[in-house]
Amino acid sequence: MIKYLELKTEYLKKGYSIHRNVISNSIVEDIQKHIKFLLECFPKTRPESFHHDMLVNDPFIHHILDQKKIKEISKFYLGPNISLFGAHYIAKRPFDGKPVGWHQDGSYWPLKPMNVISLWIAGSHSNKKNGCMRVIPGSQNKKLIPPSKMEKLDQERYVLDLGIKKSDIKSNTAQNIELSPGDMSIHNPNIIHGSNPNLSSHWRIGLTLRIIPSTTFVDRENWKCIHIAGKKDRAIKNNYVEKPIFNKEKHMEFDGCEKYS
Ligand SMILES: O=C(O)CCC(=O)C(=O)O
Repeated sequence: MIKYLELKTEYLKKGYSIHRNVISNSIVEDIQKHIKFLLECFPKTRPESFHHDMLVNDPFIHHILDQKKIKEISKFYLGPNISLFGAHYIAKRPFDGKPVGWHQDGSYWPLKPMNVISLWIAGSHSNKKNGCMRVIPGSQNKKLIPPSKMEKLDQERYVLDLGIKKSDIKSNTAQNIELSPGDMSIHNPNIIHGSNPNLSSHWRIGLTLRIIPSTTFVDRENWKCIHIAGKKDRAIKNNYVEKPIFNKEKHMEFDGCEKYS
């Protein structure tokens, strides 16, 4: 817990923190297997774009959220009552993975209030060569730049269709978030971040999990959340999915899938 306190203090100061060895090697291997599985299920979707709707009812994602350290760390940052409001794999193929333009997550999110943390779990090495996430430390103290003030990006070339204009940021202060498989970074919804393309011969796999306390309302019709721990707040009308039932015709088999029968 002392380690968590140090890292949370760093998060409050810089807008991000890095937690090492959060998930086991076997879950890392299953994340890599999951990307292959999703590519087979959705051959027309690029692996940077396995979005929430494809993941929210997947037992493997529920299994990751049930990992002791993921729950412990999320509760340490947000308190005992927590849910997931967004899941997204941003996996970049060797030599082909797309960049993510500079942005602040909160500019896009319908959250009231904007009380949320992003967990970024490394399913592979993630480093300067293969297009790791980059952040501008301290920029979490800036106001959110609305999408109308951002520039349009070509979605054939970039993961997101908008990016903060170069003139609005000091990109020379950016830090590379270099992670080993199983490590996790946490970032603030206001921090300016993005990533370069993957020009290396290795995959770069990241799973983002957006965690909210149960007092944060997701103001988007029929949006589905996953309850993780503690109590739901009756006054906050978020929708929660049921615990999924593992079906080998539909889901990837993983170590622990029997808990979803
Ligand atoms: O994975 C990346 O390259 C960017 C991640 C990102 O934009 C996010 O997690 O909000």
